Amino acid sequence: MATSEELHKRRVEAVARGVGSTIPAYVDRAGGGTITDVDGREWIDFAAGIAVTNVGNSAPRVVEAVRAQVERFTHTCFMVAPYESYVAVCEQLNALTPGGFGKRSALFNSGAEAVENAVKIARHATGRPAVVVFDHAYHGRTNLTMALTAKNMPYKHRFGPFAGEVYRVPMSYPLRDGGLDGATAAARSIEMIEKQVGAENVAALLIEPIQGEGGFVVPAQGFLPALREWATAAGVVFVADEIQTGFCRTGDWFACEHEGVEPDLITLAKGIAGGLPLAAVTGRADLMDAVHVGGLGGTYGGNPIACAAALASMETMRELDLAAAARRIGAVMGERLRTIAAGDPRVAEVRGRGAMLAMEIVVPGTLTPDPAATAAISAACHAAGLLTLTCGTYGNVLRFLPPLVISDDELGRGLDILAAAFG
Ligand code: PLZ
Repeated sequence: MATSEELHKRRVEAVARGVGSTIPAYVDRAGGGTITDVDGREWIDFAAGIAVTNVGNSAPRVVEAVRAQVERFTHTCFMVAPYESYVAVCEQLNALTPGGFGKRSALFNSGAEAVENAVKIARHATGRPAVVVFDHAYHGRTNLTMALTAKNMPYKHRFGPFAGEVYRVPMSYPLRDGGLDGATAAARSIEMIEKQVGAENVAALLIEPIQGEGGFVVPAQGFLPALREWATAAGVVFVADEIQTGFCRTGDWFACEHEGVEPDLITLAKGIAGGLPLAAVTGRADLMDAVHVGGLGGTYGGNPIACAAALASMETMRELDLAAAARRIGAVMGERLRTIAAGDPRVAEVRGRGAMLAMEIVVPGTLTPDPAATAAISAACHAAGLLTLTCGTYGNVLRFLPPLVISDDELGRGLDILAAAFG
């Protein structure tokens, strides 16, 4: 087998430079809480392919379901010749997502595509143009979703012009907004919407219940419910982007459940299908069904192999109670992170929920972000065999997203490496 070094040489000559990778090692196989590279080196996985392999890589049920489906048929296009698994995935999403009202779902390929479709549906259903998003938001890399995403570098830089009718308002970010309570932070955002956009022009308010790429920002309690209440009164479609938070990651099936928020529409992807590309918009039947027949779709959306994987993944989450596993991981990991933080003034905050935890790194004694220290700690983890990711508007957040099937031993070894990386 080629070595990582050899593969890297080929990659540089073959793959566009704009596509980056976190580690220079090339994967041979992965499962449980580890990834093994082609040189035989094992990495503890605190990334899960960016919150995708919640059920683990090559989870047994997923492998079996995919194998069986590949043998039956690989693609007919649901818009041409439909099949049961697409319907079954929609039924499950309608039942699993928060909200005791009638729902419908539509399936797509990527998170960005789901977000684009949620905006299309909200605009169509309301007849209004504007979309409200938040500081530090991340919703994708396509043209509309670049406009919805906050951070310029690397996502938007020199890729404009962007889609119009997108308005950005402040997020609740307790560490950096002086600890505003949720209701006050929401009132600040709502006033800006009403004064600068006009509620009657707003089709959708789009928010990640816990921000992902933006820095694992957990809004103050009450922020999401206050926005939900305002959206209802204003006839605005409340869209929760649960692409990173969904499917047991935060200790519930969906992060909105934590405060009892029932979104009108939810965008889903990542953890839905154990690593196969699938995404969805799930929400109120009246909104979803407002769109004319043929108005939603795409060649591959709800591909039968991805649907088979999704059904197997959701079954695995139920069978292994991965929401409880996420809470357990969060308890163990949270304690270790807080111990590290107590002894290191560079850690301004440990935050997150369930198995979606982060540390924000600053210049000691200030709130000045320290992306260089963050990168150095991350590099030390990588050198010692722990795959961690960074995020945040200021590039100063270390984030941890292990597969929810990681063993206690793997989790402990990963946390030992992390503690050592802090020195
Ligand atoms: N909404 C909340 O987290 C994807 C991006 C990785 P796609 N986040 C990982 C990168 O650098 O491209 C994401 C998300 C939230 C939407 C998306 C977009 O999902 O499947 O990457 O399109």
